[in-house]
Formats: sequence, C-alpha cells, structure tokens
Amino acid sequence: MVSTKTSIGAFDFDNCLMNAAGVYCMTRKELEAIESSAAGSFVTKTGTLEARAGNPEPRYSNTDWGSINSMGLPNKGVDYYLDFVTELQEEGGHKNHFLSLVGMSPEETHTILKKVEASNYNGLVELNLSCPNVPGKPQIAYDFETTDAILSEVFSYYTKPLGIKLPPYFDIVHFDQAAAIFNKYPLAFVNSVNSIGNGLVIDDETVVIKPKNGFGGIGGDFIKPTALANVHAFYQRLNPSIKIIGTGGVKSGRDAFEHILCGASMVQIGTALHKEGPAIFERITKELQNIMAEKGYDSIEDFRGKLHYL
Ligand code: RRO
Repeated sequence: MVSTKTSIGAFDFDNCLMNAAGVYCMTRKELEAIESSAAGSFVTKTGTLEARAGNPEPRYSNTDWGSINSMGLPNKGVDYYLDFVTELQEEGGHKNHFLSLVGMSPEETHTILKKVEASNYNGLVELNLSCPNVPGKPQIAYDFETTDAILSEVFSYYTKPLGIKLPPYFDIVHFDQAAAIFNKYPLAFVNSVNSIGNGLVIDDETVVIKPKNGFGGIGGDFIKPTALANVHAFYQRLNPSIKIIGTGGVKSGRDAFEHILCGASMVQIGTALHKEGPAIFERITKELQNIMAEKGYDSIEDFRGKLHYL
C-alpha cells in the first residue's frame, strides 16, 4: 500500500497534507473539521498576544485562478489556540499539530514565545515572519537583519520545536542570504511560501477587496511556480535537519507531488481548501497515491527532493 506518511523532527504524521495557516483555522469548529478530515495535521490561524478584528470586509476574494486576501491578521488571540492544541496533546490523540503565532512587534513575539515555552504545549510552533497585510508592518522576513536578530533572541530562550513561515523570495542572492541566516539556528522547518504580497485584482473597473485600496496577498494557481522554486531553493541550501513545508498553488495530487519532488516533507493547502472544504484532503491524497503507485513509489521518501535536471 502506498503511504503518504511523513515526519518533521520527532513528529510523525499519517498524511503529508494539511491546511495552510489562514484557511479553516480561525475557530475550534474549523480546526475540528480539519482534525476529522483526511489531513495529517492542522495549523492554527496565526495568533497574536491579544485577539484582533483584522481589516474591514470584504477582505478575501476567490478568482478563477486563485484568491486575493487582506485579512489583516484577525485572530482570537494566541491563548485560544494554545489552549486548544494543548488540550489535544493531553487527550493523546495520534495527530500532531502546528501552533502559528507572531507578535505585532519583535518584543510581542518574544512575550508570546516565552509564554509557549513556559506552557505544557510541547508540539510544533510556526512563527509567521511573512504576513503581508497589516498596514504599516512590512513582511518581516524581507528584512534579513531584523529576521536574524529575532531568531538569535528567540533561540536564546526557546527550546521547543519551532519553524518559520516565509514570504516568497525572487532572487537567487536572496535565497543564499536567507538560507545562510536560517542555517545558524536549530529550526525544525521552514514553510515556503506565504501569499505573494500586495497584488491587485480588478473586476470591471473596481478592486475586489476593501482594505488597502484592493492590494492583497495572492494565492492559487499563479503562485505554484514561485512556491516550487522557493521549496527547492531552500532544499538545496538548508541543513538537512531543517525540513521544508511546501505551500502554494496546490489543488491536485500532481501539485502536491511536485512540491515533494522539490523537497517538501509536508504540503499545505490554502486557496483550494477555502474553495472546496476539508473533503479536499481525501481527494488530493488519493490523487497523490495514484501518481505514486503508477511510478512505483511506496513512500514520499522515495522521491522527495529528487527533482531531475536537464
Ligand atoms: O491575516 C492575513 O491577512 C494574512 C496573514 Br497573517 C498571512 O500570513 N498571509 C496572508 O496572506 N494573510
């Protein structure tokens, strides 16, 4: 039987497919729907120290080819998500989870991570260094000096497994510079990519979302080539102990297969999950298994990272 199981550090997952942060993860109800689906895990909506209402609506719009959003980090506050993943951990279910978080400032990020460090939660944390939608706050991981300073401080006190959610990079020198920084730290994973920041979608003569006069993060079909490039660029450059989560443009088993071929150990689904709902995990898992069976692969380790070059 073909298996799509995987692992990140010491954490095992029955399936390499899961939601991407921001989709189906705002409330316990949504997270429970992912938990009871064929997904191998879930990640929570990025939590900040205090709950946030986010940007004015409409702030998410589906298009033929994908989506645009400027949610503005609405969330129920990190305690809501920390309590839920801790409860699930203590119930001893077999699925492991990801707690996504970030502060509204580096200081707030450290306050939150110190709270998680002191808590009973021992699972994975995804530090979101790439939200494109909070007016006045740049995407952190485009600023390498600040990113290095945050990670340096984080690993002076944080001892639990932690990875980072990255924006897409578009330049080979930036891949080199980013990877050189990430390789200095005991990261469990990097997750590439967040939405491509600050695109603009127009219907007739008008923008389709209200915040920032229509500017928002792009997801869906168009971001797959960028996502695959980021996954593979980091696969080529990062210490093998730093696993890679591939996110961007996944709506079929073939798309997931390509992310794994580029080096992804897990594959997250955002826009397509928003359109199709949690039943998507069963469909894409079957499609991925069929491709693997045709090719004679029993596990994702048989082809992970083994992209062919000309
Ligand atoms: O909430 C958002 O606007 C948002 C976040 Br935090 C993110 O990381 N990526 C995105 O596309 N939207």
